[in-house]
Amino acid sequence: MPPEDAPLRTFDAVVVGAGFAGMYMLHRLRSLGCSAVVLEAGDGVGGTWYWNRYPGARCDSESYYYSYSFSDELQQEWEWSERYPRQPEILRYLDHVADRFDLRRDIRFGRRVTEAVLDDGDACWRLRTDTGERYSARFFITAVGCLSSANIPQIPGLETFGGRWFHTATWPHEGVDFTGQRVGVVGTGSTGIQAIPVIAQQAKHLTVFQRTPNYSIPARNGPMDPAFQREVKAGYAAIRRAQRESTNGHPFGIDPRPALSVPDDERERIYEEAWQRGGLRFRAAFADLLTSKEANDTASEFIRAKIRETVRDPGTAEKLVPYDHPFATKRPPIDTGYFETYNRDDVTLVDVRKSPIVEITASGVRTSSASYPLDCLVFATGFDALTGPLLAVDIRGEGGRSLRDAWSEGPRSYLGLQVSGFPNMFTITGPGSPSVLTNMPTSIEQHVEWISDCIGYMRDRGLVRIEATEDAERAWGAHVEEAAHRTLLPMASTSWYLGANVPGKPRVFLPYAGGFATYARRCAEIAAAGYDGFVLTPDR
Ligand code: N01
Repeated sequence: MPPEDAPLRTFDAVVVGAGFAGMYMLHRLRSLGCSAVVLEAGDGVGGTWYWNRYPGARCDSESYYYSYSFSDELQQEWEWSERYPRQPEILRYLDHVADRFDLRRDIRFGRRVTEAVLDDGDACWRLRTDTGERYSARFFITAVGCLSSANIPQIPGLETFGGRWFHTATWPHEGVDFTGQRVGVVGTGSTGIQAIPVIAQQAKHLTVFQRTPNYSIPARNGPMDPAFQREVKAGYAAIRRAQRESTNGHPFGIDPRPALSVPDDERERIYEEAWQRGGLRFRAAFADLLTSKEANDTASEFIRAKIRETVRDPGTAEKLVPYDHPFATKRPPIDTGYFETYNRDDVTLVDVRKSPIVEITASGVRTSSASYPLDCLVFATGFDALTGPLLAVDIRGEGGRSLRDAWSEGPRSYLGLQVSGFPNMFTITGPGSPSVLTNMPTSIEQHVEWISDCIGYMRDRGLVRIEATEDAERAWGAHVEEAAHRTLLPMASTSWYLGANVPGKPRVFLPYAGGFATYARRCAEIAAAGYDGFVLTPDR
């Protein structure tokens, strides 16, 4: 059927994406009595956790708080099996949520939204999918994820490669058997660092192509202790409160002391304790690790010493020692046996900053100094973060202006929730919100609740159109920039936080670094002031 002739399906709201964000958005819209549909490209719910099935994929946040807080029944009934949940377990959890709240009947799977165009006369949006369907809704809500647009490097010759190649974010559902294979992995970010030790155990030989060495903290994963799980369940109210009042959406506080305020041996003891406990909490060892270079140097040096201690071959150890950015200015990975993997005889580390990859040939990878024959190549090369998934849809707002055009010099947004010129479009965890600097479910719940409260407010007052003003957007953009520069984060000049990993992408610090609690408070104040910085209009 030609797309123009496809019937127009009309709802109060269309949500794009059925991951953590889209599922909860649907649940909230229903509770408002709105008609809503979720359009999802995959064949199941889960978003990130539907697509990222690479070996070793698991969450770096701990299971008991990387979860929804909106339903006490849900958090009481669900049992996590490990300290850090593996991808299949998170997917099982999200499948359970979909069933428990009967979400599937309003989710249309296997449809990718290709176009969303504002009909300003009606203050509503018209969407098209790659299956030729047409949808119309007053509210267009993106729940497309921050890290869902794979970044596959443009390396000459990839199409000539005789073996199989994969990007970690679009992993085959049936899995990949690396037994007896010579495997190459490009990339040593959080994903590569999770995948490398697992692939090494299976492959005949693993070659890791590393451009930038990374700090990584041991995860110290293990089975969930039943007594701890009981304690968590009894204390969820306080845990969730701590998450909401935190900087990063985690339930632990940051030690209020500056790193240099304690004697050297005491500081070493604190780092050692944090290293032994493992996980992202290492970052919270002192208050100023992300604001003082001198303080950060002490943590960075501690980790460098650990790498040198762990990796037996001194030449390999030196290649693995991070040097070009302070600790945690790129998202710090956590690992299970990552540095230890380089002690294996069947693992080779190649420094592609020193000897860049020149081409991919039929038989493998050629760098400027050697050739590496391979049967399989894995790109753990990350994402076109935050803006990529939104710009993949042809979004056109007032006067037919495209989002791509509006963001040609980098994203502009008010609170990371709305873009001026795109009324009635909400972006869950959009650029300019804390998103990727936090535990994602915490940020997602706050955004979903703010958006659904806003829609409820409009409905109760007969308002049909909401749009961020240009002034509010400009002021917020300046604040996002200033918040980033109050930290060391912009020092990681190759970071995806800055868009630096994608050739040609404007260099703009993408997430809001002012802290989750501060941000949530600001959002609440704006709503309480009648949506300050937005223009709300009644039906004409
Ligand atoms: O991607 P990345 P990721 N040639 O961009 C290298 C989240 N996450 O998928 O640093 C050679 O961090 C690139 O090198 P460089 C988490 O927020 C969460 O690992 O640009 N190398 C880098 O080493 C994380 O931060 C979990 O020099 C190339 C790597 O590829 C985010 O996802 C688990 C290259 C990419 O690292 C992204 O992590 C995993 C090229 N042409 C991930 N291009 C959780 O637990 C890129 N690289 C929830």
